[in-house]
Amino acid sequence: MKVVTGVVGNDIHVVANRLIDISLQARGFEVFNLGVNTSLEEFIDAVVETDADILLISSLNGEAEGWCRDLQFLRSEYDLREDVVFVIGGNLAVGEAKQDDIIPKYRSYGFDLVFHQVDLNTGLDALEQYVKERA
Ligand code: B12
Repeated sequence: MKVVTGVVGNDIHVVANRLIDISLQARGFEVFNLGVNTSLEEFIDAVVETDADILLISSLNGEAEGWCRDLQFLRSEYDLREDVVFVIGGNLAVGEAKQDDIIPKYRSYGFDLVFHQVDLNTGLDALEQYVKERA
């Protein structure tokens, strides 16, 4: 399966991005890594161009919300496949925030899977399970 990944917005934290790339490849995914400082439009463009199955966005500086709340709008604007899985993870708020507040908010923006301060392998296990159950 093809995955587009990268770090959204004005975020330059690159370490997790490298780990995500390596971990996805080790799990057999074909990875298109756009790196840090990537806008939502650039992500969606890459999903269309590569015909990706999954968009996995990472955010560490807590500012993802401002960059990602237009996902539903962009999904309707672009010629995207209906079955693309949208995933976001990392630190999804500035400072302290509860999972119970964060997860519904990002799901309302159009994300299928939301991982706030969740270990990478736990998140990728959940992603593989989700993809398997949908098949
Ligand atoms: C190194 C670092 C920096 C370096 C980055 C260097 C680089 N090029 O990468 C520098 C010094 C440049 C930096 C700058 C800033 N930083 Co900084 N930084 C860190 C630090 C110390 C470590 C980050 C790191 O690399 N960790 C190692 C990786 C492997 O772990 P990780 O990033 O946590 O990722 C794990 C999980 O989050 C998860 N994960 C990540 N993405 C995803 C996605 C999915 C789908 C899943 C399932 C899991 C997942 O997987 C990873 C492995 O388990 C953290 C504090 C900390 N101890 O975490 C702060 C931290 C991330 N930084 C922070 C901040 C605020 C900033 C600045 C805004 C500071 C400032 N005022 O200038 C700037 C941001 C600039 C910008 N435009 O983005 C905050 C974010 C706070 C928040 N979200 O509420 C943190 C948490 C520090 C803090 N406690 O306040 N930073």
